[in-house]
Amino acid sequence: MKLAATVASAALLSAMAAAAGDNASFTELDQDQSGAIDQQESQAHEALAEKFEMADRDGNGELDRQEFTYAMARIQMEAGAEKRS
Ligand SMILES: [Ca+2]
Ligand SMILES: [Ca+2]
Repeated sequence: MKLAATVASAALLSAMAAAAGDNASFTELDQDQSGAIDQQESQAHEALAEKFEMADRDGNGELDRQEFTYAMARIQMEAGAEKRS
């Protein structure tokens, strides 16, 4: 039963990611492997590039993993909200 629940939630997560049209990962976008996504690297992901300044919460000009995760959650939430309206 536990295994079935794990598989179901993994499927749900990938369905959500697919619904948002977003399979980009932090490591894919961090082209120079610096451990952060700068504004130029963010251009590879249109929705992220649009939100770059909002996403860069500490204002250091790049997105660390935490900022990236937060930004992607925001993007997916907004994508879901648009579909419902
Ligand atoms: Ca980088
Ligand atoms: Ca930052």
